[in-house]
Amino acid sequence: MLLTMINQNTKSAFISIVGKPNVGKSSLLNKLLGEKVAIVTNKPQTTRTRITGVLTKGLTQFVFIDTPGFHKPKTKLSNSMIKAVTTSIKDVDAVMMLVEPTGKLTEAELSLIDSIKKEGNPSILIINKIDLIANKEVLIKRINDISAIHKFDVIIPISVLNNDGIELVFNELDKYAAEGVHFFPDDTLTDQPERVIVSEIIREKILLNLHQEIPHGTAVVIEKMREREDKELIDIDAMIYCEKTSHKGMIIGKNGVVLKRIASSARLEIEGFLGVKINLQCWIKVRDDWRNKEGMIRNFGLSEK
Ligand SMILES: Nc1nc2c(ncn2[C@@H]2O[C@H](COP(=O)(O)OP(=O)(O)OP(=O)(O)O)[C@@H](O)[C@H]2O)c(=O)[nH]1
Ligand SMILES: [Mg+2]
Repeated sequence: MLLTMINQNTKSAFISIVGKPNVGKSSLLNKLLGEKVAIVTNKPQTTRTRITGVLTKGLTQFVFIDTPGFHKPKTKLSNSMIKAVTTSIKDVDAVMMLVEPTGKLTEAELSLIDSIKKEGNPSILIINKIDLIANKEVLIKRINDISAIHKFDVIIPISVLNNDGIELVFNELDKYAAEGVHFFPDDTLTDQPERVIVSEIIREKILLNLHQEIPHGTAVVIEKMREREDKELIDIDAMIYCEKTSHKGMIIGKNGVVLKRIASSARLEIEGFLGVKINLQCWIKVRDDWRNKEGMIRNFGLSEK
């Protein structure tokens, strides 16, 4: 039996997921994996670094690379986010670009299409959020408009929300798998260390509980994560960095109510993820304009090598 396994040919496919902010890239990654490895919010620029998700289906291993939304950079952090996207369209077996079903393509999207064209890798256009359109003609127009700019190898309309079209995506991705060894152990889910996932869950709750500019200027660092010796419990200390003293006040909220809401929803999700009870303590520090300071960006693990 073991011998047969060894004789069988394994395949792998590296697929990057790119597109403007908020189109549903991380939602699609999570859907393809069947597990949440990337945080999802209704705010643009949620994802800040490249996130690898691995799915082994039979003999084929898919390695997905979720990327930050492609936008016009305004800070040094944005520069590094953009670099994460441009690197990810190179050396992959296929690029999946996500777009909204309606609206004008942004300058950033046009430049992304241009880079995909130049790189010459197989390209898949995914039109996500088709649950938002009532009229099919809108979709046909979208397909025609984008096809006039670049001949994607295939165009697949989907709705991650309604689980619509996901099988079509898998069928298509199968075509790009090349014979070769698996790069990760077959039970790998992501390259994200546990601590990073924990900090991202907290950042997701900050983004979901606050509005406007404040959440974009926050970073979360796990300073301690230690199992108790006498009981099944993990103590976690998280430091939330923000850019202004006034932002610190807003994150804490009146009588600490906002921070309490953030911490308790994060705790529930982290407990589900780690499968054990946790004691979560969140602290807040102000770091002026950290998104423009290389050193801080590097310290937070957000710089693109
Ligand atoms: N209506 C609808 N909403 C969706 C769909 N897929 C994702 N969303 C929502 O779109 C928003 C953005 O989703 P994300 O997955 O965070 O988008 P993203 O492209 O990763 O965003 P960035 O990381 O900021 O670039 C969230 O509120 C999702 O729930 C869909 O098929 N239909
Ligand atoms: Mg994302």
